[in-house]
Amino acid sequence: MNILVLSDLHIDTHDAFGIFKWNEMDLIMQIERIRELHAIDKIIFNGDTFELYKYTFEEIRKANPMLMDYFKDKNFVFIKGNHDIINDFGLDYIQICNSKGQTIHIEHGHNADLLNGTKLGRAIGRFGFSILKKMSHSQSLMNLYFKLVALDDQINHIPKRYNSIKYLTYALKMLKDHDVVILGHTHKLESHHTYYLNQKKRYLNSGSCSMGRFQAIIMDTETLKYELIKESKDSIKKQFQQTLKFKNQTYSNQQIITIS
Ligand SMILES: [Mn+2]
Repeated sequence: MNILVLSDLHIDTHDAFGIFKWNEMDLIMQIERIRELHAIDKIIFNGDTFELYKYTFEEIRKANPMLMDYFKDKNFVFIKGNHDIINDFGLDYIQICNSKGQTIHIEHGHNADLLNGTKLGRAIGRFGFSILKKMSHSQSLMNLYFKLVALDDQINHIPKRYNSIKYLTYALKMLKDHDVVILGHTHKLESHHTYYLNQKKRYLNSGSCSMGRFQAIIMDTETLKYELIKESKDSIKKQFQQTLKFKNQTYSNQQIITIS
């Protein structure tokens, strides 16, 4: 079975305060392109799919009717993250076992985090966002907020020692019982290998599909071979244009054949 794991979309209402930055249809087309290209059987949304710190589920649902309809797909699995822990159709984690008895454990990963792993921590986070939301009419404050979001993202590109070690330690504990552990939450797409009792173990992080970018993991659950996908907003646009150009070319060729 081929799985696609993506996380941390933080789907919002497309207001100035959100970090999703995807057009609904573009995201659907992008997921479908990857699904077809890699013969994906199951798509796993590994937490923080919805931004429920800042918005209600009803507000998000109304602002994204096509996506919400698309999410009804029977081959989609939703895992809860700290930002969508109240999402009622989400699971805490999933485990996949292949024919050789090897197991893949997938969870969002906020339990490794002191602030987001506790109810109190999440309440503090929600409170902070509610204050920020009240101030969202101020353009300068919003500019500052997005500067901070971008800065945090840049920091994530450089190995963030403390963060990496914290999640790696958390994953290593679980790797005693599993062959693969996939987390999200850090917005940092990465992969690490190690050996435990002569068994190869893998810790992967599914990165983030917020800010209009596309990061994901593809894994064959039988061979445990995987691929990390990392596409920027611009490269996705280029891909779409090329597909469109190719389709137009095919169409004009067909026309010539018809005429002759
Ligand atoms: Mn998270």
